[in-house]
Amino acid sequence: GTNLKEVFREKIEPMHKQVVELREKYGEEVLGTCTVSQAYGGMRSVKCMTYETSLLDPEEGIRFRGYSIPECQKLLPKAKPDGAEPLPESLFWLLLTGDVPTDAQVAQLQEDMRERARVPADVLKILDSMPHEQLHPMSQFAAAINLLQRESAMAAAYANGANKSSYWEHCLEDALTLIARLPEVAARIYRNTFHGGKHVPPGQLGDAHDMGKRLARLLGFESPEFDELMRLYLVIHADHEGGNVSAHAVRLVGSALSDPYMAFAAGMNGLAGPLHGLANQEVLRWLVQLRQRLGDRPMTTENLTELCWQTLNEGHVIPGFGHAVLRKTDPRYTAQRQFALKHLPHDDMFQLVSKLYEVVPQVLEAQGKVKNPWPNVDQHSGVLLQYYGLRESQYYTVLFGVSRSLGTLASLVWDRALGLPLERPKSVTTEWIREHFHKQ
Ligand code: FCX
Repeated sequence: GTNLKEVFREKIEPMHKQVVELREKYGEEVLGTCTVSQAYGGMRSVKCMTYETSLLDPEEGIRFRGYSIPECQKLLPKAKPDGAEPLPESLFWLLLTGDVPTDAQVAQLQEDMRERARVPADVLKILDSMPHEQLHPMSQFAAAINLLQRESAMAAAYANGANKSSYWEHCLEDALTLIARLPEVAARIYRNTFHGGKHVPPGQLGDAHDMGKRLARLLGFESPEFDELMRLYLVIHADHEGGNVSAHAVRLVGSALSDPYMAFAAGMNGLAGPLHGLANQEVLRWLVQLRQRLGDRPMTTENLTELCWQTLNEGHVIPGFGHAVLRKTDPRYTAQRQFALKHLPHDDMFQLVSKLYEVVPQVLEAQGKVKNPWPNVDQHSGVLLQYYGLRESQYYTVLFGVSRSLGTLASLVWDRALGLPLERPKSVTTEWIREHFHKQ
């Protein structure tokens, strides 16, 4: 079939059965342990949750439902007639169902999303009246998601006493509506904050637009290359397994049966942290500062090494490098590098990013603290955006957020389909640790 909801419905029972069987067979096996250091250390590497839509290998990077980014670029449907990057809707289909969709399936999903896409006029009005100068675009974005919440099918169904077995249907309904509306929300914030509130009327877009192109055009960009960049961007930032701050926040808040709007807004507040999604904004700021500090001097290894040390000695991290789980170059970085090599090989800022790829890992190795000296997704994204004229780096994390809806909401639908319970891990005090281990 080509109806996502019906295709998904068929997936639930076999998956549920599998989980029941696995729990019967291995329910008492130890999945992971947690040392005192791990409890103090951000629970790094503690295996204590399941998450179906993607899995991160420390060496190889992310796989969406088992497919690497290059495999997704090859297998997922593209824009007609000559798109080279996967359609974001096709990734959502893959994440939710586990199947690579057909062109017909993606076409129907796009049609469904187009019908849901218009943001209610009064919500736009509130967005327009926000203090754009003072309110960070991510604060506007999270607020907008909470404003859309009043239409939550999940919240309404719960209030009307819906049966638990139907929660997933309402969550999927909310996920589709929210994802469909995020491009207009995100663009509204961009045009309000940086273009004096001059908007591109969505009515003028025609109806042949996929999520990437729709976002590009609403932001005010016209080039087909930028459409492709948006498709790539929305695909690669979508999901990064379950323990990262944004995905875990969505899961955690959703586990209280807060509806998908509430849960996703929580995730976006987490994405807005500089160690997580805000790193893309920090990277561009840092690159611009680096260029200023370099002045007339040439972009040599020696000069850049000196400036990287300056950043470290000022007590800052080098944004866009390192990762809590990854131990090699992030394939999301590589995908963007390939895009740059294809479309903007001679851009100055790309040249700088390329050169830093040689320099920074050596500096971080020499400093001897980081577990991973290699670049992550955020190191590259800003340079591509600024090349096409999207230079307002405070806005970049909003784009990351639009993309993250695809993975975290697909996963949230599964949480409800599998009936996962309220999350409630146990904490202890330092006093408890001292007493407990002293007695042993
Ligand atoms: N520059 C300088 N120091 C760094 C560093 C970097 N890029 N990355 C890690 N370190 C430091 C840590 O700050 C820590 O120092 P401390 O012992 O004095 O506290 C030490 O190295 C060990 O950290 P490590 O175990 O390697 O890394 P964590 O798992 O604690 O943290 C992040 C991972 C991503 C938070 C860290 O590498 C970082 O701050 N990077 C820069 C910010 C960034 O790019 N974030 C985006 C990550 C990601 F892609 C995303 O979520 O979007």
